[in-house]
Amino acid sequence: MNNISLLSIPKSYKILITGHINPDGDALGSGLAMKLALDNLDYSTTVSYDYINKISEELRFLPIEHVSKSDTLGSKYDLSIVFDCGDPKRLGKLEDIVLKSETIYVIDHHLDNIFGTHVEIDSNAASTTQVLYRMFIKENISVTPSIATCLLTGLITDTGRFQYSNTSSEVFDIASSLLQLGADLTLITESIYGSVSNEALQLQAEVIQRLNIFSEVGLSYSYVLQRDYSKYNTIPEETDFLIDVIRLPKETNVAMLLKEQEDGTHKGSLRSRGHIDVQTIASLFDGGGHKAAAGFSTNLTPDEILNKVSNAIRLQS
Ligand SMILES: [Mn+2]
Repeated sequence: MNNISLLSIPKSYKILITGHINPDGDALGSGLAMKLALDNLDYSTTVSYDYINKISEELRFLPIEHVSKSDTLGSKYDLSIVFDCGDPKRLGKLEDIVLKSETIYVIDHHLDNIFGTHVEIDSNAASTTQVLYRMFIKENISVTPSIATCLLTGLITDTGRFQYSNTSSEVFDIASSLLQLGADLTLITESIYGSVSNEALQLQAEVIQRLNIFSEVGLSYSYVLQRDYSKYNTIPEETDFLIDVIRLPKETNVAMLLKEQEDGTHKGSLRSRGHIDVQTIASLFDGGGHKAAAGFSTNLTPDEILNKVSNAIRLQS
């Protein structure tokens, strides 16, 4: 596979920029940073993602006015640039249109890449925005304050505010450079971590009440039901922060939060603070992620999921 040179993209190209379904701070931050950078260089780009309902509330401070609805896209793009996504299936509705592009650039930090005509992947990078920042610097592409804010967003969210074990000294070097370039740290942290709706907080109280500690395997577990969303007038996208409280019990090393979906299936989020590799566990359900944070979707029942996860932890212990 070939390396990527951004400045050698022909100016005539119609470019689609995207990332994984229901984009997080990293997928959205890298895609929007790329759009702003390429638009400054007079390229014609479209950014779009597949997401349910709307972009997560806490990420709406990003320049999301540049995100086009997936049903307004053209029929074909010369080049698709994909961020934070190793498997075209994770593009959701955009899978077909991306795969129609003759040239596909994948810029990522996941281990499990299976597509792209050109790739720039570093599985040791904490975030995709870290990989993208290096590319901008290497090619001397100007990083404006809004681009810096987009890039820093991915770095902050994917390191759990510089707390996860992927927080290397380079992460701090890049964060420092991005601040010098004008990134708005307060805007990012206040929007993402400084505020949730009172109702989402009440839902958190209920999810904590349901907390189950499986001490034999060191697993902390809770769940969100469909009816919780109506009871607390909350949308699923507003509950992403819940996993951070589920992982707190110090008696445990692995945390799992299951969210019941509309069709009765479940989405699982996994976190690890020790040697247990939760990406391997998520892969048992065809999910993915990183050693310390991963996710999956499944139609197994919660009991079946708990069994499978507990066994997988035992195997790694
Ligand atoms: Mn990421």
